[in-house]
Amino acid sequence: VTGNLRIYFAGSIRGGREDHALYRELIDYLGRYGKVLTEHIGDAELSETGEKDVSDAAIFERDLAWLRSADAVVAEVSTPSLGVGYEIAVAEQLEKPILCLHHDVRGRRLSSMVAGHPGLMLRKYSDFSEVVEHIDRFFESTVRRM
Ligand code: 6IA
Repeated sequence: VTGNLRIYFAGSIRGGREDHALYRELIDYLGRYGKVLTEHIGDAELSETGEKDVSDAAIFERDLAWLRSADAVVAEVSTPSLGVGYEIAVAEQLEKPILCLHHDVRGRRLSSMVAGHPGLMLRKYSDFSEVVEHIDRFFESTVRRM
């Protein structure tokens, strides 16, 4: 797999920022496969209110353009987020390869709309070495074949 893919990483913003450090690590790791278009999602400075100078409409436009241009979508779904759910649905319509990652430790129940979707690649992990394996397999098999 080449390192020049365009990767859309989705993670909660207004849904809650408690996993931002994990997003940062995932984004760094994804960097070996290509350019992560949404690097700001791992930014510790970006709060649930953050990026005050940018309008919701501008964010929506920019993110959808990135999503359309992406070769692969990786969504961290542990923190429930309307935006992440919406992006998964759009990516599905666009027939992008999608990997959903669920951190399995907090006992938080995932939405049935993700957990029960037979066509969605959903992988659970409990530590970083596991999530890295899921990511490697996704890029080596699924993305490579598309
Ligand atoms: O519903 P959420 O806010 O949790 O949705 C998060 C998802 O929507 C992420 O995967 C992002 O791709 C997208 N998204 C939501 N807000 C933003 C944003 N600025 N910048 C980029 N992508 C976003 C948010 C700043 C805002 C709080 C003013």
